[in-house]
Amino acid sequence: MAERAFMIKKFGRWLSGRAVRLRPGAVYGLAMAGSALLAMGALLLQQWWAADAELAARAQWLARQLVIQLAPAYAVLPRVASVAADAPGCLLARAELASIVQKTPHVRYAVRRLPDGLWCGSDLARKDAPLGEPRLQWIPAGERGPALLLRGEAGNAALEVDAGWLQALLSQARQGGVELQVRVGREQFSADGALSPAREWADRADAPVQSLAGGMAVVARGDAWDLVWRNGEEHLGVLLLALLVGAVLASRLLRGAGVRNASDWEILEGIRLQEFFAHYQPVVTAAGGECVGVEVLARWRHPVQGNVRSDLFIQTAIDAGLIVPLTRYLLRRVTGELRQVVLPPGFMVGVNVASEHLAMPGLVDDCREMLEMLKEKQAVLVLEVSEQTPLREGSGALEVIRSLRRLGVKLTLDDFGSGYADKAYLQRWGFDYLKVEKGFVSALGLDCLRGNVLDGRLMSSGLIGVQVIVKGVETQGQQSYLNMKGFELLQGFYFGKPMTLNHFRQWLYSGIIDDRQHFLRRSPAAGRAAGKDGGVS
Ligand code: G
Ligand code: G
Ligand code: MN
Repeated sequence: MAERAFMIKKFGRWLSGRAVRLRPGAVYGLAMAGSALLAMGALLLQQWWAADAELAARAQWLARQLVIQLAPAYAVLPRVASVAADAPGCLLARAELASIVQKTPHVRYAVRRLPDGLWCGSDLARKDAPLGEPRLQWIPAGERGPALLLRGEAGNAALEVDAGWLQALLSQARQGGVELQVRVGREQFSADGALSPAREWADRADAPVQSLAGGMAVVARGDAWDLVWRNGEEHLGVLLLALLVGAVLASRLLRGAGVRNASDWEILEGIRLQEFFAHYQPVVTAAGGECVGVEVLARWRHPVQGNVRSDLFIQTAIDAGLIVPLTRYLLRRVTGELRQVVLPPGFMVGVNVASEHLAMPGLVDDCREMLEMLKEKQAVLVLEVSEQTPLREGSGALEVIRSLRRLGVKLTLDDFGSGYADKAYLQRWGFDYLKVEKGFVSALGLDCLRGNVLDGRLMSSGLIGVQVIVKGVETQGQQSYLNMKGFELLQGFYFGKPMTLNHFRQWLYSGIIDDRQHFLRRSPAAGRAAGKDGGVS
């Protein structure tokens, strides 16, 4: 028993493992097949409905035929009942009855009961008088063939109506998987001329024959599926078209969900399965190496591929339109993580956001939780937007920035120098910080044109009240040089690589991380400052 439970559990784990690991191709395939099946199902249902409607329509058609064909016989019935009696020979009466039979379609025998109880028939050769009740009755196929018996109100007149024509009509309707029967009382008459007890069929369509006395109805039984199949053959083209439309629709839907290819799908799954996490890289003062902030950098630990390079998946996420959910997820995760850390007052938490995200009013709500958490710690949220994807006029970003600013959010222009941002651009959007791209620092020693140009632009940025952060600082020489040049905030491997929260916390509180030690050993100025900022931890 326990063993079986264990097996079931094991199977469940195996199955859920499979489901999680399903390749995007399989998901595509399943989605396609699913929508194709759905389309086919819908079509079949529609066809089945159509088949059902056709059954009813055929039954109604036959009911109308019955009314038309039987109308003369019904009309003549009162005349039969009032044929003058000339007993005992009833010669005259017979002649009149015979004439009625002759003139009325389908009628083959007429009988009249005389007032004295005797009866008179239209056919001298017949010795039967089918009088009495009920008003309408089947006569089984004898030597004369099947017939319908119509009786007058007082039971003193009867007409025998040949049912050959009805049999022909029923045979005609029989094709195409449809079978009709005509029900009178407890008996049903079918195309082969046989009578069967009524209700033997589970009636599909039941069309009462109106305007005839006696309660006659047409019952239709059809194999609707047989009809569907017949129609299906005719509509095979339509079916294929529906499949095609279903497939196109499925791929559209998948695109709508932001899934365009395998890696897009994996990013969505990565968010769902919480495979993304944050690394924190310190931002320090140039003068003392004091940590005044961090930049949050997204990392992805893929279950199969291991750590994915962020410059790859960030671009994929941006292209797939998934950067917003990814950033939203990171904001939530980082909020939870930083909540546990004591931060120095005025500490800046830099988060990279895509420019499209800045144009979405929802960004304000996305930041709210983190803002509340940082407010308690007197820390500041700084959003970094890359210069490579410039903010566009009229995109609504200005309104969003304005609302964020009211909540105390600061703005950094990231990768400055890689695009064409100028003073006007900086002022229009009201950036608080400029983060200089790594190339600027690597070009420092070379005294190349690029370094100089950037130098000039950076100097003027000081004039408009924008603070500069230089990133990519890897050596003590670079640090000294930048400090001498008047740059105040630095970021780079020399101070600290992007690291997990635990490492960052240790780095911040006790400086026991290698990079920090290295930094303290190599820079006496920083060492002094670090002594000073001991109060930070
Ligand atoms: O630290 P790393 O080499 O992984 O960073 C590569 C680039 O990816 C950086 O330029 C950084 O701006 C960008 N980046 C890292 N995390 C995020 C993120 O969460 N959102 C956005 N939009 N960009 C990010
Ligand atoms: O969003 P931003 O481009 O500012 O992200 C910083 C990026 O630069 C990250 O990819 C980070 O790993 C990288 N980085 C940080 N410090 C250094 C450094 O000193 N040298 C180099 N080459 N890359 C760095
Ligand atoms: Mn950045």
